[in-house]
Amino acid sequence: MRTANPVLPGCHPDPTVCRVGADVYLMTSTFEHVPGLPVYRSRDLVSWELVGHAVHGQVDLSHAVAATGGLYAPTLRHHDGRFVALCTAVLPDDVPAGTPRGNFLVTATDPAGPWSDPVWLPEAEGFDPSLFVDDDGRAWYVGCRPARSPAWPAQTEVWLRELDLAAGRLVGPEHVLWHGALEGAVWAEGPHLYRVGGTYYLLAAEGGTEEHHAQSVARADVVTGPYEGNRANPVLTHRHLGRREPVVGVGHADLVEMPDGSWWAVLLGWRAGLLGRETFLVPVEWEDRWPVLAPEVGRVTPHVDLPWDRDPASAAAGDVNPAELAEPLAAHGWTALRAPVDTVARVVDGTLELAYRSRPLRAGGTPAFVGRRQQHDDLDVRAVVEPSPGAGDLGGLVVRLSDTRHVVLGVARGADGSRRVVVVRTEDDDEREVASAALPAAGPVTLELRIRGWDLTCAYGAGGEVLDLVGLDLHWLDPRAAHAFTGSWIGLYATGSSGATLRVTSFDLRPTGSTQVTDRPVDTPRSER
Ligand code: 6LW
Repeated sequence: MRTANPVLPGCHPDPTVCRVGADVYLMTSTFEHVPGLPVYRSRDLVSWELVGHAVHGQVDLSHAVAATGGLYAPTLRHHDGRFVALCTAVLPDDVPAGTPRGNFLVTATDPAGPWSDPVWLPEAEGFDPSLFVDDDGRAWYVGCRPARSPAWPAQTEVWLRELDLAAGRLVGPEHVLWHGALEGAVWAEGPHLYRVGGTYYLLAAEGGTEEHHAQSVARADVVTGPYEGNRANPVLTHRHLGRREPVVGVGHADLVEMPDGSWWAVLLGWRAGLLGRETFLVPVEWEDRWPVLAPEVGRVTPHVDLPWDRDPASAAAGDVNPAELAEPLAAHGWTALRAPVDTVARVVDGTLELAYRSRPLRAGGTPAFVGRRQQHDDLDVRAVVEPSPGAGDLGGLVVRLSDTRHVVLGVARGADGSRRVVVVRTEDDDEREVASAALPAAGPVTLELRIRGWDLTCAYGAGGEVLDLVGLDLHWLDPRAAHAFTGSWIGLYATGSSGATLRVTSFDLRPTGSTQVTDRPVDTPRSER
């Protein structure tokens, strides 16, 4: 079977996989979006079905003020009949004292949930936590943190300590395993440990998650080290291919062995466009007791050939019915910001109800916003809304990258009761109305976003035909230019203080064609952060 890469399009960074019998489970980072840490299931590594989320509200993200904060790079493993997900809750420095933060784990016997309350690991400093359970049953926590005695700026260290899973705490001495393969390597991170044929393998990324990203591997005879780097390091990178390369920043890999004995790596990469970091797949073979990622080609390819047929039982990636306005919203791919989606919106008889909140999107926190990842460069989004009667309210569709970068196509009501359709563009401190048209004082309004790569057309209709309102260039929503860890979300948004409710009677999101998005901004990579 041949499949397109990425296998999980749209914002799906830091993928982690584990296999239980025939089923492979994959989880990715979600930052400020809740529910967080989606669990996808597949039998063929191609068709990924959303089965649940590990974080639904039991981790308080209300303080994760910054967009791109929140839930970072998880690891998903299965041990002793339980799924264990480890993650870092990245909160700003000024959260109230005592707010749980940092590294935690949650567990579930069924990946669809329920997932446990978090077990916080206060002694686990740093980020990108991973779990390795050895054949003798001993569990090891591996993570990374700024180097204690850095030999160069942005040097991190991968460290290991035994994890008492029953007690939920780290025990025994710690061991520093790795600083990256290259002299001067920044951000050795995303570590995962494996035992294959009696040897311990450490996979870790380095170079930062943007265009200098790279994947390296080291091995040891004893889990605590010393780890010897592969002379072939980095074993996978596109850092040397330049900006015209269609997929940049590849790294942050995790390995899975399939029932037929074949090995695969999932990893993140960036394509040009709005979607952010996505999950790609490469084959892995073993030579001289080292893993070779993407043998022969040495790169992430636009297609991958797999030695089996598609599993008919699983849903296709990106095929989740995007038009679904149904409960539970989370199970249909909808998320809210920093709070459970069912505290923000609900669906009654096929109509989504979103109570206007005075908090605007740009203020962070939890505005009246529900959305879903943008998974296609080209798509048409059409919603029929019955807007609020309240003066000063604005509600409708939004394309959101972050708190401070988004564009709203909505219905606004003035103090005199008149209605207008407006387009409001927000780029950092610059928020302005870029188009508007008068609407009849009552009745449903159709709102339409047509996205073609970097181009957006906003259109509307009020009873009659749908009319184009304005076209916009979306380069300012480029996740890489904005140094966002997330990608674009398409959502519904309602702001205002009337206390009314935006009713969305239909929402239809349809991928169309395929624009080849190629141009990229020329900017300073985040790895210089
Ligand atoms: C993740 C880390 C990274 O924790 O991005 O730059 C972070 N590298 O591995 C968030 O995805």
